[in-house]
Amino acid sequence: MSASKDSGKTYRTECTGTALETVKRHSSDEAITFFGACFCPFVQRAWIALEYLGVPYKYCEFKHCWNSGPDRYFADEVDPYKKPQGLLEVSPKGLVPGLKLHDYNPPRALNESTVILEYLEDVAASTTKRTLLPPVTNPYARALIRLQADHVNRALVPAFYRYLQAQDADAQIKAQGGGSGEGEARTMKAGLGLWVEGGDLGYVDAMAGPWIFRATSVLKHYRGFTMPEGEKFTAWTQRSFDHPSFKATCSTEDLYLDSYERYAHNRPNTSQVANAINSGRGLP
Ligand SMILES: N[C@@H](CCC(=O)N[C@@H](CS)C(=O)NCC(=O)O)C(=O)O
Repeated sequence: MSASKDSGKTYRTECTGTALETVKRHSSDEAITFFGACFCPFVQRAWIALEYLGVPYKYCEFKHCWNSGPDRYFADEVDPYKKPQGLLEVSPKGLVPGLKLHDYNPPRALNESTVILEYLEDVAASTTKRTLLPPVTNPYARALIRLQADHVNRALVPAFYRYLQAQDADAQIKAQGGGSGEGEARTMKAGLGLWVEGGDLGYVDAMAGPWIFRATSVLKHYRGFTMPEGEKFTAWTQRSFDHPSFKATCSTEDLYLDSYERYAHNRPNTSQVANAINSGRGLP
């Protein structure tokens, strides 16, 4: 089932709404240049962490590097689908998010959203002293959080794309059920699920939130998907989506709907992620 005909829209190249305000606030050179793309959930993960942890950064995406300075090199284009040389130096697969670290001479680079999250945690531990994780004095609590993050990567993230890219109803239904295996369902029942009540924004919220957020608009629009209405789940979505560090990274709904039309119609060569889903390979 597909809610609409393919109108040929493609990914947007400039943030809107609160995300655009955040981009403008982060337009000056800093020790970290953050390479992003407005619609990308992997980018949003790292972006939420940057905002929450208070680590200074300069935001760079597509045609906007916002000023010159050491990143003038990138100012023309940072489009991950066009693989400009500058981005490939930061991220060998040409994927965003990426970081360029100017405190090193010559500057160094980092990619992979989960690795970037860990790196930012380490940076914050000795600078801003903020953290998305339980304290190091509670290694078991930290391990449980990492277990959840692992589940998000192995189950939730691929299920989102499988569901969105599947073109017939049977495959869509199958993809919906594909999020959790038996073992994971048991873990959830044991109270180790994502939807922990109360508290501040946490590591798993940054890991999972970008896809859940897109599910509320993109999956609703293209697949007629409605979010579960359980009390715990609703409390979690409100707590996460209303958090200032989450909100600061969100564009307006139209941007996501336009950008995901290519996934919803499973256009050929939409992205490395889409190709991996179509061929049954692991995500890049
Ligand atoms: N495993 C990577 C995935 C990042 C990713 O796939 N980013 C997409 C944008 S959402 C991208 O750069 N795509 C470019 C392409 O497919 O060539 C991570 O976690 O950072």
